[in-house]
Amino acid sequence: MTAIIALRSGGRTVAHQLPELPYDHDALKPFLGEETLQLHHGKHHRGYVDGLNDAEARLNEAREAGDFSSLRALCDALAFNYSGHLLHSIYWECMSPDGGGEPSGALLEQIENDFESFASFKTQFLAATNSVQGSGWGVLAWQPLGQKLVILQAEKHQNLAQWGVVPVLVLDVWEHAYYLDYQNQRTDYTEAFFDVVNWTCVQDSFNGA
Ligand code: MN3
Repeated sequence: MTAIIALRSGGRTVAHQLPELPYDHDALKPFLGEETLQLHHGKHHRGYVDGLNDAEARLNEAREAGDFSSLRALCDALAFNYSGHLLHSIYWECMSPDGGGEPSGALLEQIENDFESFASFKTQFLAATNSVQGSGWGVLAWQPLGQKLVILQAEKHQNLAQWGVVPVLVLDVWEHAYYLDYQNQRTDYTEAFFDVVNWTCVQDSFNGA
């Protein structure tokens, strides 16, 4: 099951849940250490899930009371926490202890069609991700309008997003994702990410999009 489908189980009355990590906390060594994954998944990701549930509850209260005076802040909280929950859910699934190498099949064909080659895709993906201003993400996404793959930067979780695209591969470059293992060496972390990319899962997400 891909991360995006798993998220659909949360409905209006069902609280969003923190998804289980698809591997042990120490399974991605040496790319990321056990403490990084414990903090990142157990504290940071959980914070977005809790924040989303809280914001949805407050939105329901506002609707029932007919009082939308705090809607600006609520919309901000919903966008921030929903996007954080979604992107982290994809991020965990994008990695595997058995990952790395290169994609194949329809995904590779589309990458070669839209970026000329896997090598030039990787170069552009790393350039986009490494130059995110402050906290954010590098994202490979399917753009339905143009029927093509696009590479995006997201600041925080939600800024600079494109409406309607379906993210299929994401790389977290908030410092909490890598600081314990790489300190301020973001580029070492992003380069090593390609040693653990789970291309089978990315392929499934791409086929689903
Ligand atoms: Mn994060």
